[in-house]
Amino acid sequence: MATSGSRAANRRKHGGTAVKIVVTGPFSAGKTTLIRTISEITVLSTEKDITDSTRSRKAETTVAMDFGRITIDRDLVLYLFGTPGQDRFDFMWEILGEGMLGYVVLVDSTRPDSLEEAVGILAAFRKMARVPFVVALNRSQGLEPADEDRVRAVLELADDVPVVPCDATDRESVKSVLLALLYAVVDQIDAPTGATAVTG
Ligand SMILES: Nc1nc2c(ncn2[C@@H]2O[C@H](COP(=O)(O)OP(=O)(O)OP(=O)(O)O)[C@@H](O)[C@H]2O)c(=O)[nH]1
Ligand SMILES: [Mg+2]
Repeated sequence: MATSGSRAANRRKHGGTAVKIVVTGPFSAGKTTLIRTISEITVLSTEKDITDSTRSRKAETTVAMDFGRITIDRDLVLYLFGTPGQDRFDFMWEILGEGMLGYVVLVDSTRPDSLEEAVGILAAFRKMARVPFVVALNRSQGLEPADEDRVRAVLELADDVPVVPCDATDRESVKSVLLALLYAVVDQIDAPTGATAVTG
C-alpha cells in the first residue's frame, strides 16, 4: 500500500516539471555569482584564469557554463545554466539556449559598457528562440524610472519585458528575478498569441 509520503516522493520523481532557464549577459555582470547565490546544489562552474587585458577587472571568467538547480515547489524545478560573458566563447550561447523556457539578461548597472555589450548578446538570444526573458540590473539600489527608460531604449524592449533591479549576492533578490521570469512565462502562455511563441 502506498503511503501519502511515498506518493509524494513518486510525484516529485515522475510528475514534477524540470525546466531550463539560462542566465546570460556581458562579461563580469555577475552571472556565476547569481547562480551560486540561489542554487541548492554546489554549482558546477567552468572558470579559468584570465590572461588577457580584461584580467584587470577580475581573475577568472566562465569559459563554458555554470550549472545550478533551484526547487520552486514540489512540481517545479529550475535548472539554471549560466553562459560565458566574453564573446570569444559565444559558441556556447546556442548550445546552452537549446530547449530553454526563458532567460535572464544580467547587466552590470554600474558600468555603461555592460549595457552596450548586452545589445549583441540579446540580439543573439532573440534570434535563437522566441521565449520570454527579463532584464536584471545587477548592483543597482532600486530602479529609477530614468534608468529603466534608458535600458528599455538601448535594448529596444517591448513593454511586457520586465526590467528588475538585482543584487546577485542576495538570495531574496535573485529569487525575485527568477519569479519575474516565471510570471512572464505564464503571461505569455495566457496571451492569445503567446502559446505558439513559447513552444516555438
Ligand atoms: N558587490 C557585488 N559584487 C558582485 C555582485 N555580483 C557579482 N559581483 C562580483 O563581481 C565579479 C564578477 O562576478 P561573476 O559572477 O564572476 O560575473 P560573470 O558574469 O559570471 O562573469 P563572466 O563569467 O566572466 O562573464 C565577482 O568578483 C563577484 O564577486 C553583486 O551583486 N554585488
Ligand atoms: Mg561567469
